[in-house]
Amino acid sequence: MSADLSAIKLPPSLRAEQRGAVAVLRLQRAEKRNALNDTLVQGMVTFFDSLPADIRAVVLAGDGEHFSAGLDLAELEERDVFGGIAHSSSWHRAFDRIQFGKAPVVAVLHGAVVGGGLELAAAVHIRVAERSAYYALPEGSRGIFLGGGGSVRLPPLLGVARMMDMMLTGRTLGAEEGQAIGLSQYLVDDGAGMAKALELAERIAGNAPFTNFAVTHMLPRIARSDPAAGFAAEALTAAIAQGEEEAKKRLKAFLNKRGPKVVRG
Ligand code: 1HE
Repeated sequence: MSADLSAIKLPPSLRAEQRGAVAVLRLQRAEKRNALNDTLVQGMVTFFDSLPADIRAVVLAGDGEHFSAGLDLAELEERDVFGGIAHSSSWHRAFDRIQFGKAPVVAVLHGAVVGGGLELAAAVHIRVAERSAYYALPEGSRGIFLGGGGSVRLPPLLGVARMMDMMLTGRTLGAEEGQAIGLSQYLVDDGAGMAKALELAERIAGNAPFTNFAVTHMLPRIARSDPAAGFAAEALTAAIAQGEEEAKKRLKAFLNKRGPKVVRG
């Protein structure tokens, strides 16, 4: 584990900066519309694996006019079946590091969020979309298939019927449609995404660390398990959470009229 964000060696297509307890990671390949090549994807693995312990939330954003144009099609050289499996598996491992990493991740989505870019967006925890954002799965028209975990992560967000439509007909969804179906949790004006994401990330960074772990690592797994196993895992998680010093401190603060009240949104 690195003690300092600036010590993490990243490729030129990624840039990281620290803002207190929040790390901002930018895809910095605007000239190729932030297309995801192997170097960039491995750079994300390095980043998420090396996050210093004092980073409590991450904001992920793309430079230029688009979040990401997905898989770098220039790298789609002749691969045999097993080469293809290895490539897809490497994306699975990389995006797993994001979904089940050390800190919750908030993404700022704008412009094209397509193909592998949408698969990447599906691996984060909170999606803030700017009005310019649009979503597409052009794999169908390219003669390829999802490979970055989209078959697993996108159905809960989009539904299989909508994915079929997007993949078979090339239909795109606008930012408002994405917000209406719950793909993004926040919709903001163009240019306002980073400020909103930082505000949310700072709030997340202020949570008890075990709660953030439980929400990002346990909740999605419990939600997919059978109810009996789910209830057992939930009970255990709840018991561990409330046994933590941090929880005791926060509960006491509230009971002593020092903790924050829930406010109407
Ligand atoms: C790229 C890529 C890319 C742009 N791979 N080089 N993804 C796609 O099918 C989306 C393909 N891209 C596009 O449809 C458009 O580029 C955009 C709508 C995203 C943006 O349009 P625009 O007009 O702003 O940019 P552009 O002129 O199309 O592209 C600028 C440069 O980026 C250009 O290179 P240049 O050297 O001619 O300047 C493009 O070739 C390059 N570029 N997108 C490589 N994707 C794990 S499986 C995941 C499967 C998928 O992700 S499939 C979806 C792939």
